[in-house]
Amino acid sequence: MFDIAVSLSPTKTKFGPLLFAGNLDEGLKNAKDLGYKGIELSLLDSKNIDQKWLLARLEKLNLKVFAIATGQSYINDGYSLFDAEESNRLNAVERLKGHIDIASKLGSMVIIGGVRGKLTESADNRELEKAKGKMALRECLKYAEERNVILLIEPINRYETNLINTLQEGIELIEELGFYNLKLLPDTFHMNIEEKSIEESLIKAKRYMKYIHFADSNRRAPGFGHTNFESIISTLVKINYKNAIGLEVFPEPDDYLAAKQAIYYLRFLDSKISK
Ligand code: LER
Ligand code: MN
Repeated sequence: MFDIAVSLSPTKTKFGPLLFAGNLDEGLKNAKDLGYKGIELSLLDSKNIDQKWLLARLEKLNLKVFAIATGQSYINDGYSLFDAEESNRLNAVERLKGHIDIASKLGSMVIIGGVRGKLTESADNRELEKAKGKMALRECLKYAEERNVILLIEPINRYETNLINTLQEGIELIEELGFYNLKLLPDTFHMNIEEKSIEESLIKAKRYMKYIHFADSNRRAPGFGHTNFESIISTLVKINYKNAIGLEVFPEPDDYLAAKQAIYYLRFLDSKISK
């Protein structure tokens, strides 16, 4: 069985697919009770989290933070790595460095998802914006490399960004930048929109994947939509995927029931597949 994590946030946020947002302690307790190995922690600004408290809670509950999610800086404050405005790029880099510092203490990876932002629609400045964004990303990669932290590029569907929608585009960026600590985070919700075949794309991405987000076709917990998770899990087994699965789902019908549905359904599929 894979290690399974659930995405939590200490604060309420406009980003919907998080559970127990605004009540981290309740999220941690429920994650433990339901049998999760750990969590993904979605943070706005690392300065605001009481690290001592967090480390003590994680130790007491024996939970791991597999990854730090960083998109709130873009959604709440408009800071992004590929923003046309220099100040927004600098603020995004500063926030990410704070996340990397916490990640190095927790042994977590840091996600470059929504925080990369998007390019402005006019064709003229695109190449320049791309180059500046890559410079900002390189600065984060170097900072992370010095602290032994892996950054994860997450392909995101076209309705949210015009920068890296498919796994193949993520792989091309990884190859181009050439940092050993830049890896890939596929998300089944985005893949359902962008990939020709979820299974084929996962097979091709095998070498690069260090983490994966699971959400059903409607972004609810697996089993509440029409994505074929039996086939996806079989593919992960086939490619010998050994890393964690992070549940990033809407709190529907509520936080607890979504968390419960997700892990129970994945366990059921796993036992079916291993028979
Ligand atoms: C974050 O993990 C994600 O999937 C994106 O939708 C964020 O914009
Ligand atoms: Mn995701």
